[in-house]
Amino acid sequence: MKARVFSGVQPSGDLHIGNYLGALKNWVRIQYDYESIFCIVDLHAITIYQEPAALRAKIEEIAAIFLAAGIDPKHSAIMVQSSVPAHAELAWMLTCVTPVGWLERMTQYKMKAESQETVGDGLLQYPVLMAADILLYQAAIVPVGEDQRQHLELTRDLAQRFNSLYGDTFVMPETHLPTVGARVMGLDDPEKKMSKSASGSGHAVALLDPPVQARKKIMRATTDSLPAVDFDNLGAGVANLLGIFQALSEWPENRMKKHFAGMRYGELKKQVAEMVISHLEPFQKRYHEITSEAGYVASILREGAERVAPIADATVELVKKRMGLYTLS
Ligand code: AQP
Repeated sequence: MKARVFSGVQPSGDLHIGNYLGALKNWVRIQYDYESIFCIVDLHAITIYQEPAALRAKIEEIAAIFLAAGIDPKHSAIMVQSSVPAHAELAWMLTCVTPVGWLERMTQYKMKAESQETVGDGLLQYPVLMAADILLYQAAIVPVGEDQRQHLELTRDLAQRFNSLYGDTFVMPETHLPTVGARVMGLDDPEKKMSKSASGSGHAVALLDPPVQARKKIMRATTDSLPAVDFDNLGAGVANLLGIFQALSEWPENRMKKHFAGMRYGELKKQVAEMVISHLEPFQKRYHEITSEAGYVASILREGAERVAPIADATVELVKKRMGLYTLS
């Protein structure tokens, strides 16, 4: 039997090239090596207020993006978190074995809490729900971007804690980061991670941005005061542009250096824009084909949920037994 892979994306905004390079591209590459489950984590998205109609539309948009990027629904399950109630059930059971201090230490919690007037409890509990998502499917591999590394460590700590309290129950998941593109930075501010929820029209290239707009954003990207690429003295903005190019082109380091050393920033941006657009155009064509078929995406999501529910239910049943909760069977 193949090991299982699980990963997810929050429907909390427009998916961008950071999400693609940090997560989706890797999913597509490894999907056939594993039994793969890719999830739209809507329960995570509501840890911050989402306009209900927009959230609902965004969920199907993201499923179509998964398909257009190359996730094969015949092999991999594509599903929505809230369609499988076991995610929330297991999250509660894990909450009861999670020390609050572990959660308060999470960098993403501290950052997101800062920007909220009232901090919802869900924001603090977020990593426990994420642990539940992964442990529910006994996933061995979790391909994510660098920003999720800390949450994955907490998932492993939680699995270990549960296993030592109640006996071996959960598979210990491994974090799987891409070698290039694990942390794409904002185009307008290369000190900050490219993020769906960041404001600013020049911050991120969305996967559904029209090519003209994508080019404009890249041409306006923040660089530094040097005139041309100097690999011994790379500023964060230039390094970010080169990283985007390399992750998309899959060029090795020496080819990157030979090609870009001494190139003026205007030309660098032009070439990065062309590389991005050469990926966006065929992707967007597939996206429009997929979404033009009424009911297709909904049927994939239904099928995905039906396929994974028995795995999730079996884990919840096992956890209930381990914890001494009442089971009917
Ligand atoms: N900038 C990034 N570079 C590389 N990978 C990234 N990921 C996110 N941002 C980058 C990876 O994309 C996957 C899905 O992310 P998410 O939806 O779980 O949310 P996030 O990590 O919190 O990403 P965002 O875009 O910043 O969303 P918001 O603004 O809603 O919080 C994950 O594998 C993530 O590592």
